[in-house]
Amino acid sequence: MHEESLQQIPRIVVLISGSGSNLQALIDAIAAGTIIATIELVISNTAEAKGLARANKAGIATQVINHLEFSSRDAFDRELIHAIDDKQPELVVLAGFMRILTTNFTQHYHARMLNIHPSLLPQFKGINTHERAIEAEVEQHGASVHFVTDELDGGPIVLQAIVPVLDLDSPTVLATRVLAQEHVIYPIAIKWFCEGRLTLAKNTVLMDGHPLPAQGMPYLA
Ligand code: NHR
Ligand code: GAR
Repeated sequence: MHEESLQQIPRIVVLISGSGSNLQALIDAIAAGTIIATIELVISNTAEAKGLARANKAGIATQVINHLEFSSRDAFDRELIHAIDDKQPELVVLAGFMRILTTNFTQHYHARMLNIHPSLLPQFKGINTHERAIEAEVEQHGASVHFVTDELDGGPIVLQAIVPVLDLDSPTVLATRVLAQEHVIYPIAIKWFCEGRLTLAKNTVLMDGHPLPAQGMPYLA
């Protein structure tokens, strides 16, 4: 028998804070058979997240861990780790998760946690990226999938989608154009990870064992 056929189906835990459209793209890719994996748990830091209903509808377990109920970031993150590790996931996926994570947390999931950030990193780290891209009058904007490290939005880049900024763009209109591309590239990167093709060695992303360029795999929308 091939070694691969003995391998476990990768388990994923997804962290959300909001609408969960990237979670939905992952649910859909798994349902379609494009990605072979199971989502063991969806965790939100707020009960208001619309993404919780998406998980429920797909029959996926959900848990709310409200950061407001913890006295420190460290206490919140320790509770997150407890809930995540209970599922023994191969991969942790941040999908619109809005809480900055402690060093303790990022080290614990080193090389097995991905994020999608709505900018062409290293430009526009942090929040309100679409507003800042328009304000800066850049011609190109987009989204980046990266491994999560302690450096906020500074972890090694896996894949980027480039979208044009148009003359009459508002942050909302631009965000919608970027989000559509997020739904394309995030499942691709997650698929690579689940197939064992995507790894992190030191601070370099390897694809099939070969280093990727600093901006990851370019993807032109
Ligand atoms: N944590 C670490 N250590 N490293 C990263 O790369 C992380 C991270 C946590 C989240 C997602 C990130 C994004 O894609 C992410 C990457 C939240 C903030 C933020 O400022 C910034 C970046 C990201 C997520 N959060 C505020 C906080 O005090 C709260 C903001 C709010 O609630 O609106 O945690 O953009
Ligand atoms: C996405 O654009 C994602 O890149 C961004 O929030 C949106 C979440 O949408 N993430 C961050 O800003 C993380 N700080 P979703 O909840 O519909 O997937």
